[in-house]
Amino acid sequence: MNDDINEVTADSASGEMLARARTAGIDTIFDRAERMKPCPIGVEGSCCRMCGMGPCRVPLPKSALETTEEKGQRRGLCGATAETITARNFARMIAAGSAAHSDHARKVTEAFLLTAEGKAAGFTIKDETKLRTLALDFGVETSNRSATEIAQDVGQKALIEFGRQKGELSLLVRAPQKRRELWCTQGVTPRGIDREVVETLHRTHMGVDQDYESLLRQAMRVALADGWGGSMLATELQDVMFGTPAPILSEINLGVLRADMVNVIIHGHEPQLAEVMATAAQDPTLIAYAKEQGASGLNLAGMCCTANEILMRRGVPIAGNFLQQELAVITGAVEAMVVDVQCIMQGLTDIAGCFHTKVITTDPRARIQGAIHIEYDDTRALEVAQEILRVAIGNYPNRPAGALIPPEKTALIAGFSHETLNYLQGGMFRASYQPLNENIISGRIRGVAGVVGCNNARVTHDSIHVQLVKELIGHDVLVLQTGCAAMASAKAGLMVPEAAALAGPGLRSVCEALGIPPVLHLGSCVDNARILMAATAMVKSGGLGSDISDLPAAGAAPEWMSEKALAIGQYFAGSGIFTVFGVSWPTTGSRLVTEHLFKGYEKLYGGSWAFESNPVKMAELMLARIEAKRQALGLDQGSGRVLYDMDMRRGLDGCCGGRRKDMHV
Ligand code: BF8
Ligand code: SF4
Repeated sequence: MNDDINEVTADSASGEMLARARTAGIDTIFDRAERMKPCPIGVEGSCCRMCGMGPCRVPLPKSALETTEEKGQRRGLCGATAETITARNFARMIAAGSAAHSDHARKVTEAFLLTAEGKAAGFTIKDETKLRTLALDFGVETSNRSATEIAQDVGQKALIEFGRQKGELSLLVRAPQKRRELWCTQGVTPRGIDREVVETLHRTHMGVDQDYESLLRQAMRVALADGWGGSMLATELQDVMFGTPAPILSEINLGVLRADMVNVIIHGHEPQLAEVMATAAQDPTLIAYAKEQGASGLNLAGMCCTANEILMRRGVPIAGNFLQQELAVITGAVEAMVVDVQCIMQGLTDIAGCFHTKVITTDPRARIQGAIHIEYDDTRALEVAQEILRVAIGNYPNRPAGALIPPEKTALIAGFSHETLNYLQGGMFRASYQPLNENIISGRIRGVAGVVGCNNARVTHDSIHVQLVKELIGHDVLVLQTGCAAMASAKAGLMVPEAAALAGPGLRSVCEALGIPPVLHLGSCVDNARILMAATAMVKSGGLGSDISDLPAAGAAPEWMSEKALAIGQYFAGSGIFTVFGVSWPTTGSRLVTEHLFKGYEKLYGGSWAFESNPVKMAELMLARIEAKRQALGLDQGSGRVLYDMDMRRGLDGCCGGRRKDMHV
């Protein structure tokens, strides 16, 4: 067991809870990660389980890689090559990630339709302006029609996107024209969301698509169906129903739990139940019931992306990111952990069994043995939320003595939707991305980076995120974040305007002028669609080229673990964004497949993948990309800027916090 908790997590609140768990002999994901190392063959994508004759293992030979590979000696029983096997595994992971985002979107679309029909008690159309914009994209008539009439048509059209068989997804119209033409030329224009997922599963079945370039083409098509389809639909419809986020102040970390209150954590991804829980938690009858039970009130906190959803729109505080779910229960102060779908660890119920915490599943697609199931239903959402809260309140008297809530909590500002970025820069009456573009053109902001994705128990929790983000802002790169990555930065204090002090002088001056943090929280993982929209708006504002691939921009998921993160990385690459992943790379079992993703994609899509586990080197890759794009755009002509490599960095005196002041002359 690693006794140095600082190597396990960079977050002190998590460290305290981990120490408590170890003292009490409670097993967590951090302990399991030490006991069980990843399978060396699986980690490189070289294990095929596509049929009953396998699993066939074709690991990289220790030596003579090229020779062996070129002779095609590494084959499964059916003759499938290492290339086919790794590409199939990669494509399947992306299909699963796209399916998760998109099935979330389907549920939201169903709730949206019920709302439009007046059958979803508790939900309304909150953002009519956004509804009308969406209606235009779907070709829905808006003049002289009520919001609910429009919403019914939009909901129906949205539902069609899942089962569409031909043509292209409707929201692709939002992408720059050049990008759409490129997708068409490359044969990756997504047709229907479900069709692309199903076709990927079919093609990766035993004995179907056995050309790795073809498999990786379909992997692109399904990912684009996620980014510009499922995820974008989820974000847009959620905004219309629950409100488009605007800047909002809140707090994050385990310290948001309250010793004197009933603590209910809502964890997962889909926001419908969480929204009504936030309303129900203010119900005077329920608060009175909590007081009867000896508490001073009801405290709702979020975890994972459900947390991001209700943070962005309601300011509900966040208890923690992915690797903190077990640790929250270990405080002993959580009456109920209410979960919907995705990223919910089965280990939760074991740990809850050591305390009084009730794990409550709410979705028929995600049941967990040992949990209580109270099923959520859009038509009786408030009723279900009240029932869940009553169970939690009733559990308060069972809280054990000696509950221990770490004091850590950090302020953050969230709510930077694509629309907010627009207003912030230009004001309500001349909303525009032009000021951002001008700051990039002048060099005050070198470029923009999307740093997204998960936590991963194979690396020091939060540490890679925070180091990378500090490097980027230190070099005047504006950072846009979502998911658990955003939470890592928020806990480190990077999402308040004062964090501008850590930025390079150019970015700092822009942040100070606008009163914004240098690291902006754009929401949950489906909200990576907001990054696509922001990138498109930058292209359309002018001065930075004619496609997303021209922008001085880069993406990263430094601590990824979920298949959804791979889907995001893939649609970033396919949208023209250079994207770096950390931890491990899932196709190292084939040099050809990896090269195709790292170099071949660049030629095909103007965006590609890279792998780097060291955060400083990761930042260097991203900065090099940003500077190369600036040069291609003809920015900074004659400024004589030098991009330092690792050796040059080491030779620098007084280079602290990753800020190279000599680069800003
Ligand atoms: O959808 S970042 S660990 S919570 S998968 Fe999961 Fe990864 Fe967190 Fe959000 Ni996204
Ligand atoms: Fe082995 Fe081929 Fe079956 Fe895969 S599909 S398990 S390589 S026989």
